[in-house]
This record gives sequence, C-alpha cells and structure tokens, in this order.
Amino acid sequence: MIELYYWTTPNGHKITMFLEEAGLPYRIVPVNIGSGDQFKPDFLKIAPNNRIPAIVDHEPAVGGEPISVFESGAILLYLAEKTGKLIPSDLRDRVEVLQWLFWQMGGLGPMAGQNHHFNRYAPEKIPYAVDRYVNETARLYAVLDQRLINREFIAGEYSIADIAAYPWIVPYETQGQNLAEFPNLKRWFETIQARPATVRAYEQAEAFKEQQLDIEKSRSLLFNQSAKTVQR
Ligand SMILES: N[C@@H](CCC(=O)N[C@@H](CS)C(=O)NCC(=O)O)C(=O)O
Repeated sequence: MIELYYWTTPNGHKITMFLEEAGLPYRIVPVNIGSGDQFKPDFLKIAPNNRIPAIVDHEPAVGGEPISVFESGAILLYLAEKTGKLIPSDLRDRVEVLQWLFWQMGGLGPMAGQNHHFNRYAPEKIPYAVDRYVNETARLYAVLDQRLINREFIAGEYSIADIAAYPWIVPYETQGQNLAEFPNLKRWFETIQARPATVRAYEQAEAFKEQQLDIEKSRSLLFNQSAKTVQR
C-alpha cells in the first residue's frame, strides 16, 4: 500500500494520475496546504521541503522498512521503477522520458508556478513580473508543441513525462495562454484529459472541494515563508 500525502494542486494530481494509471493501491493522506498541514512535524519528517506531494511505500520492492519519497519527479520515477510501468526499459527510450521529466520539473512547473503567483495571486500587479512569466510559460508551451509534432505523446508511449506535464497545462487560462495557438499541445492535452485514469485522478480532488484553497485566507501562510519558517 502506498500512502500519498496529497493536496488538490498540479503536483498532487501528478501522483494520483500515476497511481490510477498503474492500478497501484493507495490511501490519500490529505495535507491541507491552505491551513498549514505542510508544517506539521510528522509531515516534515518525510517531506522536509514543506511541500506536497510525498509518499510512503509500505511494501518496497526490496522489502524491509517503508520508504518515503518527496518531490513529485522523484516520486514518479520511484513508482515507475517499482512497477515497471510508464517508463521504458530500453536505455535510449528511457533517457528521452527522463529529459522531458526533468524539463517539466526544472522549467514548466516552476515557471508556471511563478506565473500563477504574479498573474493571479500577487496583491499588486507588477507588469514586468507578469510579462516575464506569461512569456516564459508561452515559450515552454511552444517547446512542448514543437515536440509533439507527429508524436502522440512526449517520448514514445504514454509515460511519466506526460503525467508530469499535463497538470501544469490544465490551468492554461490562469497562465494567460490560449491552447488554440498550440495545436499539437492541444491535441495531446485532450487525449490525456479523456483517459479514464486521468478522470479518476481528478475525481479524487472532489472529496476536498469544500476545503479548496482560499488564497485570501491562506495568503500569509503560503506567501510569507522564509528561512525562519524552516528554522523555527
Ligand atoms: N518541486 C516540488 C514542488 C512542490 C510544491 O510546490 N507543492 C506545493 C503545492 S503544488 C505546496 O505544497 N505548497 C505548500 C506551500 O507553499 O507551503 C514537487 O514537484 O514536488
């Protein structure tokens, strides 16, 4: 059984998408980041970065003590290796998946995250910051769109590279993007959106609908973090 420390955000959806796709049994442990659950000592023991998602695998392939993993990219890779699913075994195919997984982790995720912050959440609109992140998000969409010319998925078969990227395209309107400008990306997005495992993964979020993030209430908790947050 996998315990998934989860909230209803893009990085949380990545892991429910994988687990649903692979058919691995799991139990969700909600970590309401709007009310400060990410700072609870038991969570920090497995996720020292005070961010979801994290997992605890109670039946690791090597046996013995449970294994915990934080960082969504590391979790996807761990689960793919555990199950042999959604990652190719051939070296050349595998490295294709890995480079796009890391592209998402180091590029699309952080840039779209800053886009959400300055475009939607920041208390004052700073045009330089908004332009910077909206344009960089558009550049990354174009990179993915080009990659998807004549390809159904990012790297061969449907893989953890697609799963990592998809939830960060879902809020494209919030990011100031128009999918019609990226026809290959749009076709890929709609293909993944229709997968039964994707539908089931996003249904998991419904259970927490009542507790959706209220940015105004959670503003000081989420956007006021510094070294002191970690050191206290
Ligand atoms: N690089 C991390 C980022 C995780 C992340 O930013 N998680 C957000 C939700 S998507 C979070 O837990 N935020 C809590 C906070 O800001 O205190 C990953 O991919 O796992």
